[in-house]
Amino acid sequence: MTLPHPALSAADPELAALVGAEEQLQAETLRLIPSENYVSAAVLEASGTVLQNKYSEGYAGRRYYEGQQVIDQVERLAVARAKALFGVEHANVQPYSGSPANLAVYLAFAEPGDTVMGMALPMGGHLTHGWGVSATGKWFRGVQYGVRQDTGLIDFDEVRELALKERPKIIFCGGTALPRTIDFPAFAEIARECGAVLVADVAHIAGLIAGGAHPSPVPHADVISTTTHKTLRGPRGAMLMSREEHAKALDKAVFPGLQGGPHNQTTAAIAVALHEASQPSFRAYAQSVVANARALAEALLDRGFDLVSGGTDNHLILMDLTPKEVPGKVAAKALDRAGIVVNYNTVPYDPRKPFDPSGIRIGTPSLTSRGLGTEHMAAVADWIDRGVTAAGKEDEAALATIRSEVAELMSAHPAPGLAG
Ligand code: DSN
Repeated sequence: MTLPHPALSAADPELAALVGAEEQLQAETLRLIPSENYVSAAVLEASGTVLQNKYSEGYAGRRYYEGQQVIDQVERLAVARAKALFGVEHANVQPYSGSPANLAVYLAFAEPGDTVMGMALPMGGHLTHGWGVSATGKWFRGVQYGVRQDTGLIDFDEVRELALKERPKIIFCGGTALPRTIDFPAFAEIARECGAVLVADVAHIAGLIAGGAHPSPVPHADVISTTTHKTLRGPRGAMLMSREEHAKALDKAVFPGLQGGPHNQTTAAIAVALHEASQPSFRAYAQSVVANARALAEALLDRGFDLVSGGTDNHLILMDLTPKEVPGKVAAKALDRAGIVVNYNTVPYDPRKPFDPSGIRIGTPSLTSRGLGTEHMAAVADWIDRGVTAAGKEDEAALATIRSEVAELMSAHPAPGLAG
């Protein structure tokens, strides 16, 4: 199902055709990238409005441009909804995305050259948590913790020892490939002991937190950083949240420290997504995301897959394909041909290179948005199993068969935002 785009089709048929093709791809495929989702039609509409046309440097009531009678109300609404949903004293909804949001945290609490601590990228952390190739690892002295090789879990004794030795100004918890519950109280205790600011980067799990399917970092973390487009199911954007004591420092860091005018159309769409996330149906969604991931993990274990940490507590599963003798990238590309969209990913202690790693990362936010439930997870695991086997044998016919089976199931579960 694709949407009508009459003005775009008339003005730029070439681009309109590309948008239509992407809509079709998103409708037909089984999207398992854990950081992706489908926004509602309302979020999609809000992000394509005339709010696009307005410059609003500053904050509501304190702008550098006139004509903010409406925009101020939009931003105040988004801020109020974020505060109510997450139970925080302060929210800034202006960061353009997760990386700028995290960079603003550095600007607020550290000086170039200071020591910062986060989870190493190949262990499941994020580039902006002080990893070497990121500006955050070049401009700050990044020290990195990981997970234990035998359990795939964080060893808090090791984290504490490292933190007390290195005395970082900022400690990040959270990441991009963490299948287990983040122990915010344990991180907060360590941060307190070494005098660091604790930042909970909950980009992946913000929707689960909002829906009560993952513990909240409130009141443990000093700062909460999140994107708005993953499990939270909003537009591509980000938010920073904190207690009132850090409000000024964070606001100043976002603007004028790092950014110019906020993207008002995105702010509006964030407000809509936050409203949706406060509804009982979103609570049910968040619980289903986790139930589906657990069922999928079980079904994959039954089929002999090796899952980092042995399973999942959240929306995400990290698979080490070494025992299947198929590299992650080969598997990911074959699954893509089979209509199953995943990303290849390093696994902890990966002997292979990041661009050709041992694993794939999958998750259930998108398929849950399409109404798939635990009863479908055996079929999903079967397709992954057959797809990985076919990848190893370069069996294109098997991949084509899976693709048509996937398309049939997905056509019975229309994509939110695209259906209608
Ligand atoms: N790109 C995001 C993800 O896929 O997890 C992290 O920034």
